[in-house]
Amino acid sequence: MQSASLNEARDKQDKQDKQDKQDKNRQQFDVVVVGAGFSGMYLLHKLRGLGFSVAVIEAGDDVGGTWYWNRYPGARCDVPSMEYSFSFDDDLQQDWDWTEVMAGQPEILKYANHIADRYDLRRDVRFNTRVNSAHFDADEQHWQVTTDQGDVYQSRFCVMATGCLSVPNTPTIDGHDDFAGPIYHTGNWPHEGVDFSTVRVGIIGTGSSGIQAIPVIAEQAQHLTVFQRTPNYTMPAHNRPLSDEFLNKAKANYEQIRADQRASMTGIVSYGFGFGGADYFEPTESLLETTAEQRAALVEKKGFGALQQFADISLDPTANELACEMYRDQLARLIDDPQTADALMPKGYPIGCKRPVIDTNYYATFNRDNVTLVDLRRGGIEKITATGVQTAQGHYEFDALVYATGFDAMTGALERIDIRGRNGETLRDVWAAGPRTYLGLQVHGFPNMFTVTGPGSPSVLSNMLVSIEQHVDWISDCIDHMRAHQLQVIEAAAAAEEAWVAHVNQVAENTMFTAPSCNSWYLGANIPGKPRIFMPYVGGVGTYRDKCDEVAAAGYAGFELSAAGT
Ligand code: NA7
Repeated sequence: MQSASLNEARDKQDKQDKQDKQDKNRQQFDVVVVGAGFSGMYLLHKLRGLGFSVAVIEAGDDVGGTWYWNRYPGARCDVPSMEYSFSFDDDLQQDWDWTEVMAGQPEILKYANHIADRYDLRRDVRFNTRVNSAHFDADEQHWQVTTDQGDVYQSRFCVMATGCLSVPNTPTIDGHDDFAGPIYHTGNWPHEGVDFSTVRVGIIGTGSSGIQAIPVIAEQAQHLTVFQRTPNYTMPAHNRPLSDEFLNKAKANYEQIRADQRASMTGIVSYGFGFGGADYFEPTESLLETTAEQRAALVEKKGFGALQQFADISLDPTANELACEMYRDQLARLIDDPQTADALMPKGYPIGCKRPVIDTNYYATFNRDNVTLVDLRRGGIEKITATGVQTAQGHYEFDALVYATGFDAMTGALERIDIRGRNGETLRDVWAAGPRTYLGLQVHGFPNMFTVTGPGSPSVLSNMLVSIEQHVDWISDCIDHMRAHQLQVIEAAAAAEEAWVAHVNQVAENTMFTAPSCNSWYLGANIPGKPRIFMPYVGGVGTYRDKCDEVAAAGYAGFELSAAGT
């Protein structure tokens, strides 16, 4: 009895200590932002400029988000660097000089650091801190955010700037813990880098990350074994340094380029890369109108570049299949060993249904003596052993293992936080059958919480920097509008959310993205048990921006707004 009451007293004391610590660490802000990638940084800058108090919470020890974590060899952006950059400050875009057509990870991270320095952002970022929970207190009408450092933040608004590709996916494979050597994931690469020069490497995965890393690792390692489950369509990046002349011309035209990006389908206009000297890259021709001889001649002359000029590849399944055949014809020319060539050939799903990949020397890598391709369609992985991977085709030995197996995309980071809305329901439960949002900006039942580039917005189908700017501007304007009108709570109405979800699904229907043969992370198909839902909005960046602007101009139509004390 005595020890029971002692325990009770101790528990009570522990609870009190915890409460005291939380009270001591409780901090109040207008807005809490989760994540200090490009979204979180611009939010901080913008909201601070409007006079709001803002705290940003970031798991890493510095800014950069996806570009902070993805430091694998060969990591590079697939959007032209002049366009994958912020436009909100003309001095910034005039001062910054990109060195390559498509920037590598180190240069993008340098840019992120420049943003943090230039706008003195770090002083409001709590680094090395992970958000555990975010609960909406319906009585107080504020968010309470707790972290793994024991802090408690209270804020009127909570903005999830948690990124779309920020939770690495490591598949559950038997024997993972038995492997005797080091294990790496492309999405969480050691900051000090990895020297593979004296070892044999095995890599699982041939998506963008694998395709970028494989040529670089192959050059360094003693031997590289590539485990490929699905061959991908990948186009040569033709990356090269940017000339001063190009930089100056693009900078002189920046105002127009930015306006055109915002009105475009993807937020990318590929300035300077148009056909016949045109400013913008705009495919206009029809592949369906070509003859077999013409297609063969085009491949002969232009290689993979033969596919670029045709607009109907992304619209018409027959044109798409013709393009796939041209693609395979070109691939066969590049690979010395016919069996390897056959293994590398994507078949049975359309070009463009998965995120397009661009590469540097990917196919040439498979002609190297120190590279082995294991086509898992001929016999899958059975287990990982102490010395390698056992497949149904045999055992492959190596000293270091790299997972290039992607991410729990778009919803992963949000569902890992214990987010609870007005009635205590968790976001995880509300999204059990797939994400539901109004405009990709808010979720019904979760007032005053916004998501940047969330599911239901163009997001990962677009140039992320363009979409981030649009969302941050919209969210900041909304919060500013609420302050100006003494409003405290904004929440997506159930009916508006319902209609938007239906619209998002409807525009994705009958596109190559949702073809039954397509298994992409856009659909959640890479994560066992994840509902198969096409998550981003395929209607285009320009159309989507207009819709968001219309909603705001109509007094935030589809949102319910209420004043203090109501
Ligand atoms: P992706 O594109 O999701 O690619 C992951 C790769 O890993 C892909 O080839 C997968 O094959 C493969 N994978 C995943 N699980 C397994 C298992 N269990 N066994 C074998 N192979 C597996 O991720 P990335 O990091 O490359 O790129 C993500 C995005 O980052 C990219 O689209 C750009 O937007 C930037 P699968 O195709 O599923 O058969």
